[in-house]
Amino acid sequence: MTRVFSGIKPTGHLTLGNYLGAMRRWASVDQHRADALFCVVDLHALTVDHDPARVRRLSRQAATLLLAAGVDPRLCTVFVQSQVDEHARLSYLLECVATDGEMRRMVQYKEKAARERDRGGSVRLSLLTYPVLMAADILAYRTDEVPVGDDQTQHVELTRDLAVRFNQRYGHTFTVPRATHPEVAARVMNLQEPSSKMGKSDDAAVAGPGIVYLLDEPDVVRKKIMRAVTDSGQDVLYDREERPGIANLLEILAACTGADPEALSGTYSSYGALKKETADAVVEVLRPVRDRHQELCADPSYVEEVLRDGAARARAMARPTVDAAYRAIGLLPPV
Ligand code: AQP
Repeated sequence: MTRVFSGIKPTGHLTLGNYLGAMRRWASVDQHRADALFCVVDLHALTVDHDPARVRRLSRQAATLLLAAGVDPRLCTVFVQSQVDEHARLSYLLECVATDGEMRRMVQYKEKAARERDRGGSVRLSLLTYPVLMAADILAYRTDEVPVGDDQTQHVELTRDLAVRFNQRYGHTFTVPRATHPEVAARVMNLQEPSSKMGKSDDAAVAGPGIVYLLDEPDVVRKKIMRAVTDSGQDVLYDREERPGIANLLEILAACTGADPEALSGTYSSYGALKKETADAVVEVLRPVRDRHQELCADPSYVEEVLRDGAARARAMARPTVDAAYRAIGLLPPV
């Protein structure tokens, strides 16, 4: 059976981008057709300046929202990365096959490091090595497919390179995975800045009005979408280059309704009508997630139990592969 692995970072409140680009497909498709693991990758949240209590809170919230979005622990494995030691164990071995040049070429590293420096901060070494830990997350489970938004393509490519290199040098140990992307909404853009991805770790005070959070109240969602930046044109055309704001709204609406963004563009005579329908569609798509989240919050022990069970299952799956990698690279067997 195909093995699928994907993760979500507790670096902020989860967004419509996370939902349409990743979580929704995990719940509606991947968990039904594959042996799937979905992980709250909390170690990745420590790569930039962080508040420990907030990371803990956001990790629980992300796990709860995964379940609220329909990820079902009876069909797949849901767990938190730091509760399975194999990720960190394998990451070190992969650091021994990766090069620093490869790490410095990662676009996300360049962008985030520049952001940290602009804020007058220093860049954590873990920000540079983060893609290696992500490779360990994936390779520890002999993953075949990694369903992600297209912002993660470069990191999955690196994972493939590391797997191939390790296998060639030390003997076949890892499955070489591939990234898969949704047909629409592979990259939901910020509503106020449609040239940038809607990212949950963006500074909420600056970027917040352009980000729809999964737990936003319906009237907040409507307000954000009605105020989305467009351009001075009139015609609703699907053109990512020339009309990124309108294209973003069309893609969001298409993802929510199952329509095609190009076909939708012909059906609106004004930007206002498009925004109103998009707002209605987003509110409807998020309603069941918000409702289920509220129910789950009333029973936190259920989520704890899911995570405990998920970690035990994940550990049992990862350990043989990580032990094999230890042996292959020249370390003594575990005692
Ligand atoms: N805007 C988006 N559109 C489509 N897919 C998206 N994803 C994230 N944003 C969008 C996908 O959601 C999954 C989990 O994302 P993540 O937690 O790894 O990253 P993030 O939400 O983008 O969080 P940050 O902290 O803001 O990340 P950076 O700044 O590192 O990108 C992934 O499958 C992702 O593709």
